[in-house]
Amino acid sequence: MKFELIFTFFVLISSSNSAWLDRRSQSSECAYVSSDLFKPLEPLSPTDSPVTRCYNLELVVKDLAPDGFTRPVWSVNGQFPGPILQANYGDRILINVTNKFGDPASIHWHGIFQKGTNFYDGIVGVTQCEIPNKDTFLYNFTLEQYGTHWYHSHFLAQIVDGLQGPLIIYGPKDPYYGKYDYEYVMTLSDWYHTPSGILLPLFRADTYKGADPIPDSGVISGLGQYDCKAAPKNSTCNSNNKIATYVVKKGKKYRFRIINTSALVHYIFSIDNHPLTIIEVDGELVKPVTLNTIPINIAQRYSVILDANQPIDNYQIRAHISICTPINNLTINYNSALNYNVTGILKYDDAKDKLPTSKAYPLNTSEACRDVNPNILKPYYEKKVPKNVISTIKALVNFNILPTGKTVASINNSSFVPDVSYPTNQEIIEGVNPYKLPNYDNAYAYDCNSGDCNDAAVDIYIINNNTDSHPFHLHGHRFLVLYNGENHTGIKPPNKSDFNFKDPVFRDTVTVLPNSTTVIRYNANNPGVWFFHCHIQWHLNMGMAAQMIELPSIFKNTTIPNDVTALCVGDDLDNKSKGNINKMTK
Ligand SMILES: [Cu+2]
Repeated sequence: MKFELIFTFFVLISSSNSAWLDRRSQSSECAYVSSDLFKPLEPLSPTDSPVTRCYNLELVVKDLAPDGFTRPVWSVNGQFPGPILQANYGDRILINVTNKFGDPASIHWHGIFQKGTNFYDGIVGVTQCEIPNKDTFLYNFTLEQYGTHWYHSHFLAQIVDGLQGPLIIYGPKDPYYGKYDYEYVMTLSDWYHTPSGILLPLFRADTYKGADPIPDSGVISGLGQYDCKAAPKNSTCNSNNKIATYVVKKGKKYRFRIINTSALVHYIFSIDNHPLTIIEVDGELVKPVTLNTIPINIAQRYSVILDANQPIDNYQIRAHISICTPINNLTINYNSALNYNVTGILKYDDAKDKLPTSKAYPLNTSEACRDVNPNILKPYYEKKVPKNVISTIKALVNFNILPTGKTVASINNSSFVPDVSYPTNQEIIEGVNPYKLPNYDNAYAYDCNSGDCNDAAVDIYIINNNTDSHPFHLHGHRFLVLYNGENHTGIKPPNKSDFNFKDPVFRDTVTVLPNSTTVIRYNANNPGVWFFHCHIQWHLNMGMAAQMIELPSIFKNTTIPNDVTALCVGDDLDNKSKGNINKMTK
């Protein structure tokens, strides 16, 4: 038995080494990308047939000052946000990640279906083990979708330290090509001055009685301003940091791909004098809808078209912050100098260098902590609603106080705890019964045993039994929002007669309103283990997550590449134990 174990270990190590050599030979052909988000994005040219694109991402800690305050940033290729990755529909994308953080890491590709490649979804404890410091790992998947996506760390709370960036995929059929002249990518993020390695242990301590840690700033495409009077003495801080400035030419039209990459905050976004026409929601094309202000919750994306048809001048870009969870005076950074009105500039070419004096659209505070009304977002292409419901999951979302006094978040009164050294997808493939996983796995398994399995659907009732609103994200899918709780029926089950089966919006992140129920449906056609969680980073760290084990009787026959399983045996033990310190216990 012992020999067998040693032998297995040897085989894994040696196969991982050969995979590593393969990666080395590939990586030399990979592009080391850097991006300036304030330059129009050059769209990729279409190719006759799909191609393989390879990118090198180097994870390095670097001193940066996005809002004027200098701190070590867990950067991608030395920049925050990370570089824009681009590909075309159908392409294979290889991302060669070299981890020089001095910490373990992982990268999740938000919104990517990962059909057949669940093990590259990037979730530590769900689909992979962490990428140890000084290691290289190759993500390798095919893009069966297009639109505006992004990538970010899914390891502890590392996303707040900077590991995030846009992922833009061009589709052959996008009917909006030609309806605009240029495109820009814009990220809206919150920003903390204290690294997550300090915040998270404080936040998860048994004795902590505060709420979600409050950020110090909001930043647009990685730029913002902080009032340095509030900064600790001896810090390096510049109150006159430059702010995000996007230059447009009068008479031209621009597609802005806007991504909320925050850990905590919701934004209401607008650009003075310029109504914005939404054409894409979370990668899904929609019929055009023109709004003056757009509420954008965490992880959501909107593509909008802006017509630069105003007099040549400078106009304020406004991103108004809402914090959708309570704050008390025991909350980490509760007295933050956070400026809730984050600004940037839309500058017409030839406009004088002066601050905008433009007038804001009225701030509609009823949009705070909500989505764009789903009833006005209609899919561009008619979509079939899958009908063969193979599973209906009722997910009660709550906070619970443990006997120790510690607050956890839960789904059906069970707080999710990742097993960072044994990802669930590996368990399933190694024969563990997906229907009998421990409670803390929050696993919901479903197979298709009858009816048309191409039409198989799963309904999730997200029953929010608390006063926060939560942006819920499902991996591996876009879902239909059948019911969004706008009518405030409370947490009672809504009537099916109120569901929208006709033309529901597809998206991958939906806001669940306070004390309300949202119902989503998705096509269960993607065997794998798909994470389902609140995208408020702190709620995720509290355990507000579940795992959807989709079609396990098919998925269990998957072969996981050796370099993925090798992450679980070849790990750096010091770093490993560091990861476990922050692991939640029930
Ligand atoms: Cu939440």
